[in-house]
Amino acid sequence: MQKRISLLGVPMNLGQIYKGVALGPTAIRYAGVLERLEELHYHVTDYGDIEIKQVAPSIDEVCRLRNLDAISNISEVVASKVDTIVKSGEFPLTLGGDHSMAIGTIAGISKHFENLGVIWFDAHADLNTPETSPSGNIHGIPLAVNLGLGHEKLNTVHAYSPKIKQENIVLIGQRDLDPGEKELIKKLGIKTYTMQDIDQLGMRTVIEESIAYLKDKTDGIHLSLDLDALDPSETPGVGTPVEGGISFRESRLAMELLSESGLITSAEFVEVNPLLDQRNRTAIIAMQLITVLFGKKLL
Ligand code: 4U7
Ligand code: MN
Ligand code: MN
Ligand code: MN
Repeated sequence: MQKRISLLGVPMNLGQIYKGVALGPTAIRYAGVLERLEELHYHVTDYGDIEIKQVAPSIDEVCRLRNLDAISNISEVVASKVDTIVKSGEFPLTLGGDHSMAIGTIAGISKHFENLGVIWFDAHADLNTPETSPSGNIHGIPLAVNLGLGHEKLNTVHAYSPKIKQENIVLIGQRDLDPGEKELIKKLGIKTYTMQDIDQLGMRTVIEESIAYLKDKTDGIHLSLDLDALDPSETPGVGTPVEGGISFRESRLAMELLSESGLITSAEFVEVNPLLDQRNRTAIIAMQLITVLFGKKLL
């Protein structure tokens, strides 16, 4: 794996209703992520946090999405920054922040790849469209946006669309899918390992199959890890917890196998909300999973 890492915080909190998720990047830094990566002999450049100006909450009159214009503008900034990082040859590691930030991160990354693979590790699929979103919260639609199925103001961030292809996506950990999302997954044939699949197959097989599925047809793989993929008994500091999640041990195994594959070319760890957490547990788990992804071994 790339020995130079760029760390970028995206304290985005406009994609849902809990303000505290803006403190996620700080909480993961306080958990010691930079120091732990340096111990693993990475050269880490911390670009700090992108500025997220707080705006008066708004709901689009036509599509009912919340804070649409603000998120569209911020996504452009995120995309440019991440684009520059990819150009510099460093590994982009972004910390969130709510998952709407993935509109900007993937916009900045994907134009450098012919076929970017995406592993979406999440209790949810984030595949609502403006039409199917039950909440109007943009953190529930970023994967659809990256397929070109979101709102035009989001689809066209960084001046191209779509960002990714449906056959280059793997979903892992789902257990809360809205009716429109289920339909879309089936219609597009998106490779999905729900919690039930993980229980049946085991995490090792799930990751091995995911790698086999993506390996030959992609030229890079982005890992988008929403901490709500894990069970809320272990990562309580998230805005939309769902019972029956992935354990820390299974997640660690997943990171180990992805690390060994050498195929991950960018990653983001999102949805950490320290105001909903207990003693920074969720940020500490995020930090631990990051270190395993970058090669930390137990022995
Ligand atoms: B997250 C939800 F309705 N599907 O669209 C929605 F259940 O980034 C939740 O994965 C989305 O945390 C969760 O609002 C978004 C809801
Ligand atoms: Mn998510
Ligand atoms: Mn989620
Ligand atoms: Mn939900």
